[in-house]
Amino acid sequence: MPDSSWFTHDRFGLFIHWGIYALPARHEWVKSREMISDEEYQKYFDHFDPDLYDPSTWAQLAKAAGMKYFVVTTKHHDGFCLWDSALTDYKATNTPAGRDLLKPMVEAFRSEGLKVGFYHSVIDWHHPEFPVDGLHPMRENLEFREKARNRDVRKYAEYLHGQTRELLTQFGKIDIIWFDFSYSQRDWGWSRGKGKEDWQSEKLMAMVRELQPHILVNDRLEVGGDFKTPEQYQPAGRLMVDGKPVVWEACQTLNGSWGYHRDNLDWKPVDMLIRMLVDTVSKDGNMLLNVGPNARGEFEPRAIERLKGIGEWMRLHGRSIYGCGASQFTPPPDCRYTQRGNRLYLHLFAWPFRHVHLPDLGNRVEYAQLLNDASEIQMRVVDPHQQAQNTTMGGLAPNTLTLELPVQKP
Ligand code: FUL
Repeated sequence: MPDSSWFTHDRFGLFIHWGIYALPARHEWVKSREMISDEEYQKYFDHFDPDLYDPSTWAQLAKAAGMKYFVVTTKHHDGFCLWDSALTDYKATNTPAGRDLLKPMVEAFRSEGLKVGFYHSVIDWHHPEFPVDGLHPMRENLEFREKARNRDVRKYAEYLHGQTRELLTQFGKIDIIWFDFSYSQRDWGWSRGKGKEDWQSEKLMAMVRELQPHILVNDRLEVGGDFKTPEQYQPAGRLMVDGKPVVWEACQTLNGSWGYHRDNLDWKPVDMLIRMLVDTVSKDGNMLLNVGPNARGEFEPRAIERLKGIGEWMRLHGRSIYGCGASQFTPPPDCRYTQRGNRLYLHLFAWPFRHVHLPDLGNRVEYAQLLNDASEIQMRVVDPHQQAQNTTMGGLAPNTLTLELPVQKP
């Protein structure tokens, strides 16, 4: 098993979904959702010209947000490749962009000190040997389906393995590979795929392990992996498999779409995103937060504003995130604990005007302070005898620690 200690320490990463679907700007699944043929979709390839692309700006924004690694879509389900793959013509090099867009991104993030992750889609709606299943853009075109009957998925698997080999041999040390997705239930229509048999997941996994033994692999090949990937939801607690806690990473969008989505107004506010991060770490997980850059190669203002807001919070409170995980103690309602060694961080999701009572912590806490300004928080433990006689203290369990918070939320 590769060492995942850097990953569970770092806790916070940037997901980037970037491809020619940024041009239609209405979700990265647009080709399948709107059942667009290759011929119609070609206009996005022909007009992909990210003239403002400057990955060092992206890397700086991620770093300032407190993110420690990034994962980018080398190829999404539409099959378009960001790098100069020798195995296809369907790549950035042949668009008006005219160059490999992945290499400079990897270099820019590395030079800001972030670790590098590659998302790679197992699904490929462009490849001539990829099965036309119930999610394929051409699923309702009977003529197309008829012609596609003799597709040889083994040839597609060869392509998938070959491209993975390129990604893991041409870009130096890669820290994460994030496959998406092989589940056989991906096809709930009329032609259920065979999932891992089709992609030869075991062989693929063995090759990945051989090429980059330290790399962390996600769980979407159906053959295990190093971490679980709950998508767009916060698990109820620590994720367990067979009664044992496992490494996990929640991937989350800013607005419900992974690819750039111009008209989506469903943006999560900064405070919600911070709560999601805290909630994740309090359950021993990582959060991979997504930005979908636009087709000129920029993060849009709504995304930048959110990254900056998170960054301001992280500057002051990052200590309660990095190296932290779940606590053995149970927090009061509307609160979360994150813990690193004997440091316990209390996160208040609502301001309690002005006492907060912490069960089980009486006499266990040496000193308490706010993180943002290091000011002392006064505290007291109520004597259970006194408590019994004093009705104003009623309802507190023995061994409760009471903190005196500032009147106003800092
Ligand atoms: C899903 C994909 O289908 C989405 O488009 C996105 O990439 C998400 C992270 O994984 O399964």
